Amino acid sequence: PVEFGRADLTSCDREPIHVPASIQPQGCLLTFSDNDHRLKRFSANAAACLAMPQNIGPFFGMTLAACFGESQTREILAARKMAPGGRRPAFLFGLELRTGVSKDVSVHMSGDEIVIECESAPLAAQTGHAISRLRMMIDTLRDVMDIDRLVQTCARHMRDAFGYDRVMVYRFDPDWSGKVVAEAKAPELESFLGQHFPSGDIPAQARELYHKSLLRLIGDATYTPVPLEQAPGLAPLDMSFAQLRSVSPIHCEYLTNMGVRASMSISLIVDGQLWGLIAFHHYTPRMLRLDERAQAKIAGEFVSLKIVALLRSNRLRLTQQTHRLLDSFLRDTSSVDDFPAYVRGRIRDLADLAPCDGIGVWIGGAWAGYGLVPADDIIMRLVTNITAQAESRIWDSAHVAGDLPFGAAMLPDVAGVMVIPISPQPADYLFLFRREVIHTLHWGGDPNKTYTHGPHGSRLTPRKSFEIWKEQVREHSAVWTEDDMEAARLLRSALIEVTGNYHLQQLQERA
Ligand code: BLA
Repeated sequence: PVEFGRADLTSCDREPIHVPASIQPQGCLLTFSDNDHRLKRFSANAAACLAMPQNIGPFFGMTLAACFGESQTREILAARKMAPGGRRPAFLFGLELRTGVSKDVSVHMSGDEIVIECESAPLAAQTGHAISRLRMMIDTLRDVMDIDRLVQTCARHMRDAFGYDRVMVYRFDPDWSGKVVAEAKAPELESFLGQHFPSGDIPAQARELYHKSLLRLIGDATYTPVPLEQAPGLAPLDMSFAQLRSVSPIHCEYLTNMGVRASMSISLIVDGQLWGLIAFHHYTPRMLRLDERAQAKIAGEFVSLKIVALLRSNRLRLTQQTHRLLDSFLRDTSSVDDFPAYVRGRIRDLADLAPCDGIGVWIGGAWAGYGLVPADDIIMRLVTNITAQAESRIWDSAHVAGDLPFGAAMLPDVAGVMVIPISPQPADYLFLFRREVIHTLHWGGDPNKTYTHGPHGSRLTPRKSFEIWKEQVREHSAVWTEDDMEAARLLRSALIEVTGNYHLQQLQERA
């Protein structure tokens, strides 16, 4: 790893962003040893933040009770016990400190240290707006039946609830590049909807952190980090779950280049994987209070669960459709004379069940295609070559130019193929085709918009990101996902069943 804050464009995936040794200035952080409750580290702004006279503290070795007071210490220790898994923070809203100030306090464990973070508590009158908007969002989402509407509704209501200039839903592809799938924004801003970004824009260690810790906030991308003071010899504090964790300067530079001053993002976790982010941008500094962030996080978890539910019901619907098709095939096979011709004739119906831009079937030594399919001579090469490639397994490629000897000839139309053997003895195949993903994509942002550059130059701008993504996916189709594979397996077993059934009937008739 490189040292935090020292990464450049070539090493940013090795920056240890969980140990920044500093915080953002909107609060203070102190840690106490779990066994003797004595102070081990504190941010340089702690005395000011806690309104603590300099001659009192904080100083290394002072006790939790001396720092916060007896009753406050009991509350903090009780919260620490409640903290989910110990590592995830528990919150104390409006804790009155001895000094008379009231703080929102977040408590969690890191190693054998109790981490206490204090931020300003809100006035009572400020609460309530977000929660009423989020309640509306949840009511609306109850009736939403597809993912596009879901994420769009989410972006709109999240923006209403928290008042950011822009809210995007950013969805990861299987290769960890990302796409803006929904957006709600102030009218004067250029749109990022539909744009793609390379995986390096949110490097692997950041994604790993976002998988564990579901919300982060940058109050002002141009902030000066507040260093953590710590007793000599201590290893750096793991701040994975800290509210105030200082963020990578590279990312702050990216935000600044975009003109963005503040951001927040909430992880969307689906089936145990990081599915996407709800990303908030503001063009002036913006902080949300701890209670608002707690609400935003709950809303994000609700959205995640709703995505899981929709994916499940989509899968179920696909299974039911496939079974209906299978039933109609089975009904018909008893009366058709030329079964292969029958399957070829129904190629259109198969297209609805398969995640593709074109589909074709090679059965009984003849071909039928529908939608986006390669030229006939290529089909012949595909068929003659594929027995070696696929044998009796499903085989796929999102980059035929690299994976098949004659694949380049399929471009510019077809860039990806999935081969599905559909008879018990491999001889008959279903082919799914996909177009090149960038074929129709252009930078959708404002072409005249100029971005400012920081020390790392123009790389850290959305337009440059998009160009890099385009370069990475040139000659590639959309990746075949596990879901696509599942749909293919379903089709395969259905078709194997009908072909098997047909052959059996033929044998019986001959006998
Ligand atoms: C983090 N990068 C992020 C985050 C987003 C993006 C959403 C999450 C943090 C947040 O909430 O702000 C990326 N944001 C985008 C993109 C758009 C956007 C693509 O609005 C487009 C509209 N980033 C780079 C490069 C590097 C990099 C080249 O683009 C490294 C060389 C690093 N991005 C980087 C790091 C983080 C990050 C290290 C983690 C920040 C942290 O949490 O500490």
